[in-house]
Amino acid sequence: MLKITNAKFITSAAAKAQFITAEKPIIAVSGKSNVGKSSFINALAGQKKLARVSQEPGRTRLINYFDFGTFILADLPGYGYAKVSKAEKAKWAQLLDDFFKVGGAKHVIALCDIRHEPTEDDKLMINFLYTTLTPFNIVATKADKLSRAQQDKALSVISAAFKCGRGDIIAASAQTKQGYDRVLEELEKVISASDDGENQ
Ligand SMILES: Nc1nc2c(ncn2[C@@H]2O[C@H](COP(=O)(O)OP(=O)(O)OP(=O)(O)O)[C@@H](O)[C@H]2O)c(=O)[nH]1
Ligand SMILES: [Mg+2]
Repeated sequence: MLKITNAKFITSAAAKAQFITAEKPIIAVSGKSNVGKSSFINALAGQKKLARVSQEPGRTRLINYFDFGTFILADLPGYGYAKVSKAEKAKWAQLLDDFFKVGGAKHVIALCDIRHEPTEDDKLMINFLYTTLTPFNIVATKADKLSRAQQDKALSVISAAFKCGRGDIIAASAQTKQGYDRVLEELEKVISASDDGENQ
């Protein structure tokens, strides 16, 4: 099993010119604002304050890169936050657009909130990943807020919205660490696939 120790913040990017390139695979974490991207990264790192978590949605406005040893995680700014200006929204859209074009992400962990039916933006994100042939996993966050029976029902709703199988969605909690073993397994596959690629 993939072991993560000593994950470190690398840098932030506000625009294309600040994107980083790396030998290691870059794995991006996407999802609507407040879904739990930063918490997911902290839970994965086993650190409380690596990525900034906020009660207030829309806090992460930059792409924040973290070195996880065998891979790099990019914490993407959350989409779908209503209370920002049009100009700011356009800036985020441009940043995300550029990132998916030239940011070099090998894989995306797409987060959605297990308690809610996926939003139009969530569906657009997944469709975008399908159509651009970007490999991804879907992680449903905040699973600790639901009982196992409720989680089961929620996974049916989410899989129907994304037109995927229930087994394709990992129910996870940054608080209880439910689902993180599966996440680590998926990340391990990405890393070993990228190692193979380099050896060819
Ligand atoms: N109960 C519970 N709360 C969570 C979980 N993950 C995140 N949260 C809470 O959800 C809120 C938002 O978490 P963040 O990690 O900051 O979300 P984000 O997606 O990074 O948000 P932005 O950067 O603003 O887009 C915080 O209050 C977290 O404590 C979880 O697994 N369980
Ligand atoms: Mg964040």
